[in-house]
Amino acid sequence: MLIKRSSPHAVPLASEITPQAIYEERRKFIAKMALGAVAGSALWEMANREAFAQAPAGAKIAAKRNAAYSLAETLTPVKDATTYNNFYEFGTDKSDPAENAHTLKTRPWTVQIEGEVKKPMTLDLDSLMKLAPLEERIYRLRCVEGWSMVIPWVGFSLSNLIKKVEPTGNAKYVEFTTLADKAQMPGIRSRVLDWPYVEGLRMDEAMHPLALLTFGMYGQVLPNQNGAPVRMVLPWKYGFKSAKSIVKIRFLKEQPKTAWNVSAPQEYGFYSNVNPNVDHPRWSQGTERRIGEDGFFKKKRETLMFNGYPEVASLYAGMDLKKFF
Ligand SMILES: Nc1nc2c(c(=O)[nH]1)N[C@H]1C(S)=C(S)[C@@H](COP(=O)(O)O)O[C@H]1N2
Ligand SMILES: [Mo]
Repeated sequence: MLIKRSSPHAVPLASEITPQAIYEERRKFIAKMALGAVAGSALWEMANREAFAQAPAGAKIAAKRNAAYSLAETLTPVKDATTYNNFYEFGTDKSDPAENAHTLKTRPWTVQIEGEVKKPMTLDLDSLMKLAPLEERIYRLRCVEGWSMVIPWVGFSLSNLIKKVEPTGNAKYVEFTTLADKAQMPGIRSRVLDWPYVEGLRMDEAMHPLALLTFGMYGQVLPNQNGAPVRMVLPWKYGFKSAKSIVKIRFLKEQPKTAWNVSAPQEYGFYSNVNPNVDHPRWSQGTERRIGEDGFFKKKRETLMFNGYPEVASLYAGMDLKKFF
């Protein structure tokens, strides 16, 4: 029997909500400069050199920057991006994944692709990574809890994989299932979510070029706590849609049941597009705190519609986004 419980997503601290305008001069300068720059320009590279240099001690992964899909914002320091994580399979504290995810075995790894496709297949990691050229894309990821990061991800559009397996006319949705192994993941013992962690997209969302099948970040393979060896990154949706450590991708006629929606349907809808006009029942979604920026007293940033990716708006034309939140 499913026991009703309130959603475990953290309520922002009162101190995080303090609208105190204490700007730190250096950050202001960097932000201003980044606005006028192009990701990849000499100035931008200089400002972000430190972040790239501090990449985690993983294997390097070669990828060409896709400037058309890259924000020109200051990168989140690697230390923050790899120590402040949500990955409940390794615990619910932000520091748990970095502490516990070393037990995750990321090779050998296979991803099973099945359901409404003409060519179901099981791919090992190397074959999967060879489906298309790897690109580096600088995306903002906005957590439903009211914080965001800007990260140089490495991967390719999920559409490359979808075309390869040839969906049938019945394929209307894509479901992502992630690893749920008690032996490797201490958080699975807790009933905080119904395991395995499952997420899903409508077919046209999954085909959107922004939807990134991701293998690395900061020029390295993904650290375990960030969803190694393969995850999704969906920059226009709340972070929880970006499933980590994927083992199965299934094409379906019907909308899949997703972990957060099952856990608290009134709080987490199927679409979960970033939308500053639709508040979470327990907090506003109008602003966000950029992780790695100094302190809780810094003025929060405005959250942008679709997280600042207006090119996805046409996917939702005619839909009531308050109803389909
Ligand atoms: N399997 C799995 N994937 C997951 C989660 C999780 O708990 N388990 N958390 C999600 C949430 S809430 C967020 S905000 C992002 C965080 O990704 P990051 O740690 O790389 O920033 O991962 C998402 N993917
Ligand atoms: Mo999140």
